[in-house]
Amino acid sequence: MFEFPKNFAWGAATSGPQSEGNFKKKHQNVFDYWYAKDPKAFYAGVGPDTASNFYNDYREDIPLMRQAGIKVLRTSIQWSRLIADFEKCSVDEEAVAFYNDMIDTLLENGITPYLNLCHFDMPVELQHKYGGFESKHVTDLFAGYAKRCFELFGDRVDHWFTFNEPKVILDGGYLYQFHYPLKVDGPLAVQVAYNLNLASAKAIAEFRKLYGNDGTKKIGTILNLTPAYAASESKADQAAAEFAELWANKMFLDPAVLGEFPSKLVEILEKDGVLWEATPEELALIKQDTVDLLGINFYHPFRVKAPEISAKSLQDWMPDIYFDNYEMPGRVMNVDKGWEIYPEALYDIALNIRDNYHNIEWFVSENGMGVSREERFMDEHGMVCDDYRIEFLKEHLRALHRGITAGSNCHGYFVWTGIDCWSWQNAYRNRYGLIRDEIHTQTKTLKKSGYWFAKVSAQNGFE
Ligand code: BGP
Repeated sequence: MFEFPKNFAWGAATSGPQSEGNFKKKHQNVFDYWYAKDPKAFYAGVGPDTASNFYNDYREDIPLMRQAGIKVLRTSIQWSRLIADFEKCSVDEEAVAFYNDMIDTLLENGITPYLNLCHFDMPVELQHKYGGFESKHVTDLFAGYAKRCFELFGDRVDHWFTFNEPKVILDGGYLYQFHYPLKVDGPLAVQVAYNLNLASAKAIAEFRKLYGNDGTKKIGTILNLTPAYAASESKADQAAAEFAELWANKMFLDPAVLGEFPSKLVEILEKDGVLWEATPEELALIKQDTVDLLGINFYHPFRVKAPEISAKSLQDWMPDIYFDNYEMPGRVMNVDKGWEIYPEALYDIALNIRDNYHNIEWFVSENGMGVSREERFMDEHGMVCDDYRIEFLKEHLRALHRGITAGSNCHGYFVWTGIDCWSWQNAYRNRYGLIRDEIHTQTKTLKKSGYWFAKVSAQNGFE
C-alpha cells in the first residue's frame, strides 16, 4: 500500500480561461483576442468562448468533482474578468458575484479553493498598450489587482498563487511562438523573465501587508519544473545541461524561494550583453518577498545535449545557443502529446527541493496525461475506460511517495485536470480530465480514472 501523509491534499487543477467560457466578460485576454482573430489556429474551431462552460455549470460541476475525489480545486481568477478599469483597479460587480459564489459552492461541497492570479491570461488591452509583462508599469498594475483579490476573497481562501508557469510566458510569447504575442526576441524574453519575478514579489508584498507572515494564510507561485538531464558525461553536454537547468528551472525557482537569481545565470547573461534591467530597490523586494509554498507542475524531463554552435548565431541571442534537445533512445513517450513519460524526475524534484530549497512546503500542482479521441475507449455505458491514465498517475504517485518517504515536504498531489478543459495548444484534442466533457452538449461524466481517484483520495493512497 502506498500510503500518503496525514492530511495529504488530493486535488485537481484548472484555470479560469480554460474552463469558464467568456460569458458576461467585459474584457478580452490575449487568448480570447487571438482566438477571435484566427480561430483556425486552434483545433476544430473550439475556443475559450465556451471552454467547458464552468461559468454556467459550476453548481453542477463542483459536486461532480467532489464525486471524483477532488478535495482541493486549484483554479484562477481572470484579471480580464474581475477588473473593470485596469488603471483604477475598479471591479466588475458581476464578476465579483461569480467568484464569490464559486468559492462558496466549493466550500459547501467540501472542496478547498486554491486561487491563482495569472494563468497566462494577460488582458489584451495591457498587452497592446504596454506590452504586458514587458513593462514594469504592468507589474504595478498586477500587484494592485492581486491586492483587490486578497481583499475580496481572502476571508475564505487561505492558499494563493501569483503565477502559473511564468516560464511558459517566455517560451510561448517571446521565443517559440505558441502564445500571443508570438514574438521571437531572446533579450526581451530575459527582461520579461525578470519582470515576472518582480511582479510576483510585488503581489507577495501586498499579501504580507494584509496577512503578515504567520503562516495562517499562505502565498506561493506555481512553476513547471523540467529537470535537465545531459545526454552524456562529456564536458560539453554537462555544460549544456547546467545552463538548461539555470534557464528552465532556477531562473524562477531561486528568486521565488531563495530571494535571488542564480549568480551563474546572471554572469552568463551579463557576458552576453542581455542581462535584464533591475534596480537595487527591486532586487531588495525580490529578496524580501519570497514564497511560503510552491506548486510544482510536472509533465516531462528536459533531455539536453551540447548545441551545434555552427548552426546558431550569437547576433540574435536565444537561450538555445547553449543547448539542444536530445531524444534519448528508448525513452517512453506519450505519443498523442509528444512528451516523454519519466516519473523518476518527480523523485529527483522532491530531493532537489528538500536539499537545495530549505525543504520548503510544496505540492504537485499539475500532473496528467493528455490523450486524443478518448471516445475510442468508451464502454457500452459511455464511460471512458482510461486505464492508461490510471497507470500514468500511479507511476508518478509511486515516485512522489518515495520522495516523501525520503523527507521531502510535499503536502499534495493535483491532477491536471478535473473536467476536460480547453487549451491554446490542444483545444479539446488531447483530454486530461478525470471527468469527460462532451463539448457539444456540455454533458459531463466520470471516467474510470475519476472513480479510481475517488478511491485513492478516500483511502489516502493505493495498493
Ligand atoms: C500546463 C498548463 C495548463 C495545461 C497543461 C496541459 O503547462 O499550465 O494550462 O494546458 O499544461 O497542456 P496542453 O493542454 O497544452 O496539452
